[in-house]
Amino acid sequence: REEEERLRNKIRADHEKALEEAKEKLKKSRDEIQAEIQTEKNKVVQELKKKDSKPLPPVPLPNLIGINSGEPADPDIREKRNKVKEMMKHAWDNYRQYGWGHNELKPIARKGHSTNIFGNSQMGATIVDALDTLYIMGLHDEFREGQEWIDKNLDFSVNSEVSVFEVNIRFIGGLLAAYYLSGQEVFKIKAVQLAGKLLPAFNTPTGIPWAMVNLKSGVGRNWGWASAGSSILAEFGTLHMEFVHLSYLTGDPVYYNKVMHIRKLLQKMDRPNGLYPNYLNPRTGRWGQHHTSVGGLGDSFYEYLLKAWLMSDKMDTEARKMYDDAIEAIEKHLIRKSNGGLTFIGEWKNGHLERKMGHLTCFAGGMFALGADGSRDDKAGHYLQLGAEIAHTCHESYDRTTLKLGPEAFKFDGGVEAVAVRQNEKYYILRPEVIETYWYMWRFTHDPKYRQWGWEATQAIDKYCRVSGGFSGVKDVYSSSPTYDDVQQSFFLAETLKYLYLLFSNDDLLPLDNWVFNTEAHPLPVLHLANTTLSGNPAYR
Ligand code: DMJ
Repeated sequence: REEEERLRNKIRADHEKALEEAKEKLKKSRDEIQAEIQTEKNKVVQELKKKDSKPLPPVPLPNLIGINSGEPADPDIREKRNKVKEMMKHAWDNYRQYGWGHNELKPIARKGHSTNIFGNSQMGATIVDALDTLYIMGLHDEFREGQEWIDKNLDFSVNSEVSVFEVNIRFIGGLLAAYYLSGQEVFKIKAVQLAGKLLPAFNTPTGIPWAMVNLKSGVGRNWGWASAGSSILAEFGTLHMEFVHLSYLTGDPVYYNKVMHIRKLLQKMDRPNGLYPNYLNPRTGRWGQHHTSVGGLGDSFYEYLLKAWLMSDKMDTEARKMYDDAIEAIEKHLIRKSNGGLTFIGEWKNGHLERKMGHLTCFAGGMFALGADGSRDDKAGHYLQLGAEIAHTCHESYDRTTLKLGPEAFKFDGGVEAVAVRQNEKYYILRPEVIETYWYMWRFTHDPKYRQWGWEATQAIDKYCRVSGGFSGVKDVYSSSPTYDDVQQSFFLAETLKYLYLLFSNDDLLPLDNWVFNTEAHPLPVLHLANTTLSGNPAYR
């Protein structure tokens, strides 16, 4: 009974207190009440932020060598390298002045630019994508400015629907590389926060993620244009490197398990002619249209199989086997020689080979060279040769244009060789793939022609894509008076300029025995995982 009485008194007292507070509130003006509500809200947000930025458990850092060297002794090469650095400065300074905080820059309109892959928020894609390039070029003031912006402004609690693939390769890849190069915790923390926001995309009946996810609600969906509601091979198959690093850095196997689940599912599926179709339905787990490509929609899936093996210090032999099998099928069904003797990689569409190669496909020259060592039946020489042939074909696609810049796609049909036929395939949007292949070929052969070809591309970009407000893509590489598309793509700073800079550097800058580049050219260190406790693949146990 005493207890009852005590409770009753407490309820009465609370009630009276609440009434008093309500009376006080009513005496206040509307503005005062609103200000109080705002202060309360801010407190909650600050608390949440604190919770989110908890330091992560320390893990042993991998062997980080070659992050600030590479100065060539030859004065001519040094000059070329400096020219590339100057171009980076021009791209960055203009973005800094006219597009700061926006995803990309419109260098002619001199304002911010964005596309649907980044959602509807200003996430500073160019800043995140450019960080590691700034770092290796020794542009440290610019790097610090970028870091400061990220620290203060990069916020993922936004109601915005983004591409899981693009955010992974550009943001998570960019942040992780910036972390490994500089050791600044903020990049690691942001990468982990962002990764947490991508995880709901994997909540599908099969575990194959949606193409897009809303960062706030976690609701996912696929691109409207994809065959039969499918997810895209090059998108859900290009998460492995970053997700393994996330598990490594956090000690949380959730990321690793997600990508290993995708791999296991793919391994179980039938593959027509041994080829992986580009489309897979995440509800049914069945392939969509049987299109296969080493360019758009397929490309980086193959790249990540090889790089998963390299990144695991060659322990992940399962990935290497999947790569070898896939490449054998690709060679058999998609790679041909044109009448004029150019080796090209076509696309498999509706039961026949389309004799057309995309600019995106040109990255494969570098991939073949990178995968040569360790190839099945000791075919290293063969794959290095194949890499050289693809590099040659892609160089021809540049050389046969007026601007000496490559078109988006080129044909090998009816007397046409390495030339774009359709008007809407004649554009160049500052893409890196051909230069990426020159760089890998240079590293593996030291044949000076690759530096020569890289220099031709540097000059052409500087002459035809440079404007006073930055760099722009061009709409027709066969026209002597091209029109601009007015977009400075973030991958121009992340990839194109980085690969050019590396091409004119010594090999001790980011040596390939220690670093593996993600598909957006963000270098991630090789992991020696024998002592960690990641579950799943025995290679990681
Ligand atoms: C980049 O975002 C990446 O290289 C991706 O793998 C393919 N497309 C662009 C550059 O062309």
